[in-house]
This record gives sequence, structure tokens and C-alpha cells, in this order.
Amino acid sequence: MLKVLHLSDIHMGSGFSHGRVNPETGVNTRLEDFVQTLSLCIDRAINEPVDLVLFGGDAFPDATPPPYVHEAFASQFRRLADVHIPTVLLVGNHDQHSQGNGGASLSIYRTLVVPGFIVGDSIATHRISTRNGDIQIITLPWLNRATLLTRPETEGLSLAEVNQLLIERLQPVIEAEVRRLDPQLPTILLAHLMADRANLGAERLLAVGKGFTIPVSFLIRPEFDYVALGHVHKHQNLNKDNNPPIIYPGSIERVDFSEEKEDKGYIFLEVKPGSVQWEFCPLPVRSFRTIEIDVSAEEDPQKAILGAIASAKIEDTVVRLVYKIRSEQLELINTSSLYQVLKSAHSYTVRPELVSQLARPRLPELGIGNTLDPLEALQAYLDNKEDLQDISKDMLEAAESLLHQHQV
Ligand SMILES: [Mn+2]
Repeated sequence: MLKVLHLSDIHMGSGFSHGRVNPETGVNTRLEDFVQTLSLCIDRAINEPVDLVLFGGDAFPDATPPPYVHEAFASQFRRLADVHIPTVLLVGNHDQHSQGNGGASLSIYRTLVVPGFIVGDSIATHRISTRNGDIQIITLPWLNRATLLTRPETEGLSLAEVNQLLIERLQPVIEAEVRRLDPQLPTILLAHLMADRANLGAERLLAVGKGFTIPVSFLIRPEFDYVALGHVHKHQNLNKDNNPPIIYPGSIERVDFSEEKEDKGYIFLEVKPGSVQWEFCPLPVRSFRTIEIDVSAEEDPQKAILGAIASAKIEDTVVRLVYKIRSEQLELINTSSLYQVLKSAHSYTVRPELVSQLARPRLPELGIGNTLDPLEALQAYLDNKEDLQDISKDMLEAAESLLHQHQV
């Protein structure tokens, strides 16, 4: 029996706008939060001790993090190398150079030959020896168009058709890996992907329209004891039958407000061939709180807002205050006294929304279900903006020439 810790989507170095500079260290407090949370995962791995750590991808917000962020990440994972716990670092979409292949921000671990560390930047099977026996890990990093397809093959195809073609290509590649497996050993598929049954968390905002979707049926195979996923920030099991469990641990810290209500954590599992026990282990992470109030009908909007703040628990949390208000009420708001009561929050933003603005009609031409090319979209926008009428012809011509340049 092997013990494994599976975590994912660390995104270290993101969300600095939700923190502030710690005057004692000069470092953004959100980086300190992320490091602290990651250290709890590594503590568990070492104290247990586990036989293997699997990281499901997206180490940083992009492939070129600043050195001090990279160092903060490395100094935590280094603790695993120090105690000889094998670790697989899978490459997610945020770890790749845009349009490129490979794991730009993670490949340094291979270059330096960190003992026991494997960088999963290609589809491959790794047989890993642990204190408690061998295990097979198939790595499936984030797939982009260039991974399995050539440009001429995809020319003229819609995104859905390209997606279909990619899945057809992926099928035999995975099949080849599966046939080479040793059936006596436990097997885990470690993959960074968007599965078609996944309930979207923050990734909807982070990577909208950029990637491919893999059917869950593709991941349900008797050869896999466990499918360790990364990409979606909301923890979930995509296969309630648990044959095998198909698990997103989710991000370890809240990356933005879309994760306000999600629990954060990692997965601890015990696996042997044909059997797996797993549990979600919550992490004590900083709270995010949205305070939303409509004061447009209030006689004393200031008092109503102060009341809403008073009844919310804001101490040490990341707060955003949004109040709907009529423009003629704005002079009744004393923002500096709002800031005063928000001071016990870790950080805060205050956003008044004018109700007259809220009533502004949307352009029906740009609604869901309509697809417009960029020029049509600009045309529709200009048609609805009276103040731009006199320059709309020039703008369209300029846009056309820009688009033309881009194609050349
Ligand atoms: Mn991702």
C-alpha cells in the first residue's frame, strides 16, 4: 500500500491585488499566504510520510514568474527532495509559454536533476520506486493544438472539430501507454485538462475559450486506480462510482473572488492495485467576503452601508464592498468613514454601482448565441453609440487595416 499526496493549481504569485506589502518583509501578503498554505501541504507529506507527491499543474500565473516567486515555490518543494519523497510536477496551461510546448517554468527541475523529481511535460509513463514499492504514473500535460496536430490538419476546422480530432489522436497515444503498463503495479493517470463533466470554477475566467475538453468517459479505464487531475479550481470528483476516482483537488488558495465560497485543500490517498481510498483535506486559507447592498431606496445610504459592513465578519478577510446607489445619493456617502470601518479587513475594495448605469441596455446583436466577426461586432457597437457616429467610418477603416496587417 502506498500513500500519495495530490495537490494542484498553486498559482503562486497571483492575486497580489488582494494583499498588501508586508512592511516587515517587503513581500506581498498574498504571496506569504500562498507559501504558508503550500508549506502545510508539504508538512503533511513529510510528517505522514507519503511515498509520492503528485502536483497537477499550474505552479504560477504564467511561465515566467519573477525569481523571488520561483524561489518561494522551490524552497517548499525542495523539502520533499531533502527527505527523498519522489515528486511529479505536471505542466499546466499556465506553465507553458503561450503557443509553445514544454514546461517553461518547471523544466528547471529536470535541468538541475533534483533527486526524485519528474517534470511531466509530455505524455509518458513513469515507473517510480518508493519506500513501499513501485507505482506507475502516466503524465498527460495540458494539450494545445500543437501537441498532436499540425497546422495544415486543422486549417478551416471549427474549434469543436479540432477538439474532436485531438481526442481521436489522443486515444491511440494513451492506448499505447496503457498497453505497456505492468498490471501488478498500482497506476495513476496525472492529467491537466478540462473534463466535460467539470463544474467550472475560476478557470472559466482564467482560460476562457482557450482549451480543449476531454470526455470523462475517456478517463474511466479499469487500468487506472486513480485519476489525479489539475486545472479546475473547485474541488470535485467526476466519477461518483469511484472506479476510478477522477479528482480535481482544486486550487490550494483562493485565486480570486470566484472562489469565495469554495473550500480549499488537497487529496490524501492510499492506493494498491485495484483499490484506492481517498479523502479531501481542507486547508485553513484566508477568507474572501463580498458585501453587496442596494441602497438606492434608502433615506440614509451611509447608515445602511455601515450596517452591512458591521454585520459581516471582515477581520483579516479580503473584502469587496459593492453598493448600488442612485447618482443623486452619492453626496450622502462619506467614503473615508467607510474606509475607516473597513480597516480591520486584510484588504478591501469599494465599488459604487449607479443604478441608472445598471439599466443601460445591452446590445442584442452581441448576445449569447450570436457569433459576429470582429468587424461586425465593432459595427454593431458603433451603431449603438450616438457620440461616435462622426468617426465610426474612420474607426471601421482603421480596424479593417489592423486586421489585414495581422493576417499578413
Ligand atoms: Mn490550468
